Amino acid sequence: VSYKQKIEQIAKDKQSRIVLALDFPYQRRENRQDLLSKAQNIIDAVSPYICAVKINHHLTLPLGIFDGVQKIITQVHNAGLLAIMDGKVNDIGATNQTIAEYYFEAGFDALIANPFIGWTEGLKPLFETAIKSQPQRGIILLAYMSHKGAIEGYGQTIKDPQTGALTKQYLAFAQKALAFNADGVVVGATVPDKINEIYRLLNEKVPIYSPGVGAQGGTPEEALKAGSQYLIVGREIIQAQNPAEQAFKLAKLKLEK
Ligand code: NUP
Repeated sequence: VSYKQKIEQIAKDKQSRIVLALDFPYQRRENRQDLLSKAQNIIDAVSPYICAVKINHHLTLPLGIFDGVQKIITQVHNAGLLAIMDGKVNDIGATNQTIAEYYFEAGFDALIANPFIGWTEGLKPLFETAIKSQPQRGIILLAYMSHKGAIEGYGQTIKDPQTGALTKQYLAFAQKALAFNADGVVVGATVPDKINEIYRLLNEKVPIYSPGVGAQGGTPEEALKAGSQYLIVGREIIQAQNPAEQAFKLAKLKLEK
């Protein structure tokens, strides 16, 4: 089974399409144990209401992947959830392969990458590493990021190298995600029109993951209505008075659609 199928099944079973972004603000290195405890407590509290946990450099840098982060991944898996590494992999293929091998060895089920690097000697070795891993791992590609400056790169008008036709960079990335059989694309919840354009292009063959809800100004309802299949939510849950209740509320939104 592919990562894409696994997360779909968990989302159905758990009735939640919420991916928790397990991000915490900077803490001094001597407080690393506290950071790990905080992360473990949040997972304990919200695991019934989410389908996956997304980890970013907020935790891999201070905790290390084979020490603290691996403990978190084990906890995530024991709770029946998947673990996504938001590495935004963005280098030459040989380096990407090594990056992926470490993350997959630590137990991550999927890895986020940046399609700006292109296929040959870029994404190809990464996809190959994911597919040949046991169990098979997933690759999720950025298509349009949630921050304002995303327009400068992902929002550019480009000329299709094959047809010569003008198109949008993010539509070209969505097209590539289809062609590469990616396990997902990331499109900001802050740009629901673009979610919808990409949704129509992907036709549910590649699911859309949307970060940017709450703290970044996106609304979960709009993102879901536009076609997001998974909401990536960090601060809106983690900094809530009651993280479990907040995660539950967000999970319920999709069911009411
Ligand atoms: O376009 C993107 N926007 C974004 O916020 C792509 C991402 N991977 N993210 C990440 O999602 C971001 O780095 C953070 O880890 C999470 C959103 O967190 P929050 O705004 O819900 O707290």
